[in-house]
Amino acid sequence: KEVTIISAPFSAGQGKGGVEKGPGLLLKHGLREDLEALGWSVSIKEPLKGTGLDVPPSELEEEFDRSHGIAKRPTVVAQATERVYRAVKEVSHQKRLPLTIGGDHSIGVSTLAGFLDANPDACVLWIDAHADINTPETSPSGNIHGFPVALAMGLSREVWPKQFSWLDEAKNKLAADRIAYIGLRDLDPCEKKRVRELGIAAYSMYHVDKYGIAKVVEMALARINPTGKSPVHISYDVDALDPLFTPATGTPVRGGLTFREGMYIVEAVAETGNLGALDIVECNPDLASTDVHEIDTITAGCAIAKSAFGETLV
Ligand code: DIR
Ligand code: MN
Ligand code: MN
Ligand code: MN
Repeated sequence: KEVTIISAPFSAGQGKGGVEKGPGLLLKHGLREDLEALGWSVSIKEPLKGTGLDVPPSELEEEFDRSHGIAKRPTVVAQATERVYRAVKEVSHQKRLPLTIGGDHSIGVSTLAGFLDANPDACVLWIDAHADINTPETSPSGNIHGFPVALAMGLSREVWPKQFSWLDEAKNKLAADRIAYIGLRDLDPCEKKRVRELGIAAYSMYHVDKYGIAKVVEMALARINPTGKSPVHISYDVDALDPLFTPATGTPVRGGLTFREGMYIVEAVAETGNLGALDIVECNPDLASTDVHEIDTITAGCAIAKSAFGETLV
């Protein structure tokens, strides 16, 4: 039971300042101590420390590289994601569990590629209101936090910003039959087409309503981990939860998971003993309209970690 918390205070994968404060606040609210109380030995890595990349997007050069379609701030996002990738890869090869805390979801490319490097058989649960499977030519926003799944799969490689060539070194691409989504409710038209054409297991809020969360998790794991033996990487965007529970996030979408549904997903994976990696991203305290909203959002992030790392209710 050894975990390394990889702190990724990074926000240039989208345009709103404040999400870079997420890791500091999660730690301030006791993330490390919570995991230690559950019997984990915890270390912390800060791959962005001293790089100047851990500042709001407005303080980074507003770079818009038109030679590669629309992708905003490709240089800084590529630099930050490469550093986080190297950290996750190292931790994964050491057989410690990487818990990466963001920061925006652009770092999902780092955690996917880094964990897959050490675990070629890994499967992924992407818990999110969004599919994050855009590429420069399909993205309506240009925000790279909408790209990580596509980057890890190697989709549309020819239109990636050149700065992402570091990713060519990552030896294992994410396969479409090794990822399942839960919580989807806000996909761009091209993303819907892509998810459908690739045949990705996609459980939207409609499916959660129809089958219940327990059945959805069971179906998702059966699709991506039929042998039950692969390590499971959970990438958890807190906007999967309804904005009632995580209001302080960059792209809230109503009609999301209840708090209990959100915890059930990680509890069920914890129960299988197969959790291999966890990301918790998109907590943005600056978007809270009250202190209660900020505390609710941050403590929801801590609760996801505790439930995933084995806390039980009784
Ligand atoms: C949208 C929103 N699909 C985009 N994505 C978000 O900008 O690509 N992902 N918010 O978390
Ligand atoms: Mn999202
Ligand atoms: Mn996301
Ligand atoms: Mn988002």
